[in-house]
Amino acid sequence: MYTDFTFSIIKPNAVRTGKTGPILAMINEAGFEIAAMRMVRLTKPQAESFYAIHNGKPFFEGLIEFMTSGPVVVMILRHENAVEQFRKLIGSTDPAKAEPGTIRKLYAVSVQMNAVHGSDSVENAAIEAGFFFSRIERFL
Ligand code: IDP
Ligand code: MG
Repeated sequence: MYTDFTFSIIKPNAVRTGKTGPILAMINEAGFEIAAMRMVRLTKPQAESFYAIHNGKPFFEGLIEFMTSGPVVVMILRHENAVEQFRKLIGSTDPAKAEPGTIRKLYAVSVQMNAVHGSDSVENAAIEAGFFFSRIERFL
């Protein structure tokens, strides 16, 4: 089983404001290899199933509206210990708590519009990558 990859999304706020390039540069500079990448506009059902774990929470409806508000960039990223290393690079969910130098510290504008997604486990990385890329083993 391949474990040294994670799945990421550059969220609509960051794409809309021209942060795709700077964020990709940070990802590369941190040593991640972009193994697969696509720009897509999520449909409501896609966003709802991607974030199904948060269904019922007070921020769910707003999150779905935000994630479908414009194009996003979806990626499979390779790195040793990728899930954990990428979560370190993006920083805390709440940008006010994100560490200096992290992607969210630099580019998040709120808890909701926090610029990037990163998988929280190896299992979820495979599930989430599978939402957007078929036969992900081709990229690993
Ligand atoms: P994560 O993206 O750091 O893993 P999760 O708790 O899994 O954070 O939440 C998923 C996404 O939902 C967050 O990245 C953010 O966009 C949004 N979100 C989480 N908590 C809140 C909140 O309290 N208010 C508004 N949006 C939230
Ligand atoms: Mg999460």
